[in-house]
Amino acid sequence: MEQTGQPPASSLAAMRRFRWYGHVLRLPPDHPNRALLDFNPKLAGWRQNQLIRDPLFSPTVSQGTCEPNWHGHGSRCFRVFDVEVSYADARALCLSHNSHLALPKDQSTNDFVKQLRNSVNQARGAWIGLKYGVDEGSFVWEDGEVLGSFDDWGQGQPDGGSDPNQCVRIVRVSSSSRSNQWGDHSCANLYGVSCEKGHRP
Ligand SMILES: [Ca+2]
Repeated sequence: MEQTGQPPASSLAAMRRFRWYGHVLRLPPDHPNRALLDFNPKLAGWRQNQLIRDPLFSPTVSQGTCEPNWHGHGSRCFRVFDVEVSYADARALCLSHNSHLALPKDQSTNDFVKQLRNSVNQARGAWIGLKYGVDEGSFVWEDGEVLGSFDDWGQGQPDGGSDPNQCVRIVRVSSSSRSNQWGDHSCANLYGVSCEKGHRP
């Protein structure tokens, strides 16, 4: 039996949270970075993929229409729910509608989601799919991508430091300093929800 390379100690802690799901070793489905491990025969060791090929996040064709109550922007459909739920429940709500938390990764999509939120209830914050990732030391989108060059942080945000329970919502319009911009807050707080999915098949 060939000896497999030991992963660096720093990644061992992170690996402890990996579990078997079918034939892949991955983080629990509710973990924000959705990482998985697969076996690399060349290196005779385990390799970590940052982005799982989750069909929920796969791109869709640009033709087609959105389902009732969903609003099209580019190749995606969006919906904001005027509810008061935690980030975990927000994720579950989107999933129950065969969608995931909205990923406003660019100015155009962000403007669209904010406008949609304001048309539903501008006085209530709405979660987007962005959460602090301890392993990454950065905010991480629900599809596993680390927050890139585009962001829309309100004044003084983010201010949650490295607290792993910091999630991001679009702040209500009436806020004095960060109106209609992003703010991090405890994931247990209760806000509305913005969800995103592809066009009707
Ligand atoms: Ca904050």
